[in-house]
Amino acid sequence: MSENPTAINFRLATFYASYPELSQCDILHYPQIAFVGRSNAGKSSLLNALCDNKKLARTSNSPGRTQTVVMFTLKEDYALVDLPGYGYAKTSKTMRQSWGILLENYVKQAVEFNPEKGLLGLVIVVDSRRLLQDMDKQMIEFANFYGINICIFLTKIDKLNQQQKQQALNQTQKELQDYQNTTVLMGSSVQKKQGIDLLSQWMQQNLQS
Ligand SMILES: Nc1nc2c(ncn2[C@@H]2O[C@H](COP(=O)(O)OP(=O)(O)OP(=O)(O)O)[C@@H](O)[C@H]2O)c(=O)[nH]1
Ligand SMILES: [Mg+2]
Repeated sequence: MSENPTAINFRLATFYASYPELSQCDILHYPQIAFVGRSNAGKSSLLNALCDNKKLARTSNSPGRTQTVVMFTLKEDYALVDLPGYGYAKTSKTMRQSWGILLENYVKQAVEFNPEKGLLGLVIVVDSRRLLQDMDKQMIEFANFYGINICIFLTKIDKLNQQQKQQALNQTQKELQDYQNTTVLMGSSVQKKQGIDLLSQWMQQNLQS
């Protein structure tokens, strides 16, 4: 069977640049989707799994690995964005605040630069053993305010048994009822490559909307 000719090939993603601040970023107008979430939730690993390239985004066992806005491009058509994680307790208060401001500014500026076709979705990456934290909920509210489509992605489900997995999905779905706007929920394990097809579909739909 031939592949869909308009399908986005995420394997083509390449590193573009890393920005400690946004003023230098020249591709904020690109159609893009950004990965956000708690530090160590698995954002960079998920991006790598999506693009089938372990060397694309830097990952680490210890939280606080991604500290800048890291942009990857798919030819000159789209950008994928790896953002610093929030809630990393060991970072200094000043660092935490500056990452928070960077995140907020990223969302605001990407929306302003290209309101119709710029930031087309946020993947909020959530560790399935911790579930939605206050900062995730704040992020959802923030994205709701700007009308940005959200995909909640539960990671590390390989660490849960069948019953725990079901509980994690049910509880997250229940909590999401409080929020309006499109929210999608999926479970993933980058180890087992689970849920990656669903993520790819969601990304395609939003980037090509
Ligand atoms: N078992 C398991 N481990 C995972 C999974 N996804 C990520 N990890 C591990 O979790 C750790 C953190 O992954 P990262 O992808 O660096 O997390 P991050 O959210 O980008 O972290 P920061 O950049 O620090 O905010 C690494 O040791 C990964 O190997 C998964 O699905 N299953
Ligand atoms: Mg990271």
